[in-house]
Amino acid sequence: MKIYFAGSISGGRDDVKIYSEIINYLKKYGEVLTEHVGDAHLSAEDGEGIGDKKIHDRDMKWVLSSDILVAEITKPSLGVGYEIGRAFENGKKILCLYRKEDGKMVSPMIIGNDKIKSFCYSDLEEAKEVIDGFSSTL
Ligand code: 6IA
Repeated sequence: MKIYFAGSISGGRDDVKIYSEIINYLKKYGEVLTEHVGDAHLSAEDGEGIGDKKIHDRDMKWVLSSDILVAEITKPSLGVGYEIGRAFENGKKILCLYRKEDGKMVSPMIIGNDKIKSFCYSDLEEAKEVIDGFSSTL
């Protein structure tokens, strides 16, 4: 199974450690195409030499070739929202994971879509359980 993991890059890298842990767990279920999203040394500036078009086109190719998209959406990110929308319109199964943070909201445009599975989790163990549950429905 090909898995596209989406997490904030330009939107901020505060949650990169969590992305990395989720990616490691997802490997139990298949090939994660976007392991770099969990790389603590990767920052948005790293893309400057590559070019925005190249990044967009390569990532979209991966979204379209994936079987499922898993997104950690606690940290708001335009790119992650775009990827979720494109995956959704192309019929991909989508799992969104988020944590409750004081004074912050998760967009209803994602968690309000009842065809997208969205779950609030409090720690990695709970996130793993959600992933196991989601995988058993595939
Ligand atoms: O708007 P954001 O940058 O936060 O969007 C994050 C999402 O867009 C992630 O899920 C990625 O799949 C994708 N994305 C954004 N920037 C990059 C990127 N930058 N490389 C790959 N995917 C990206 C350059 C990094 C460099 C090592 C080539």
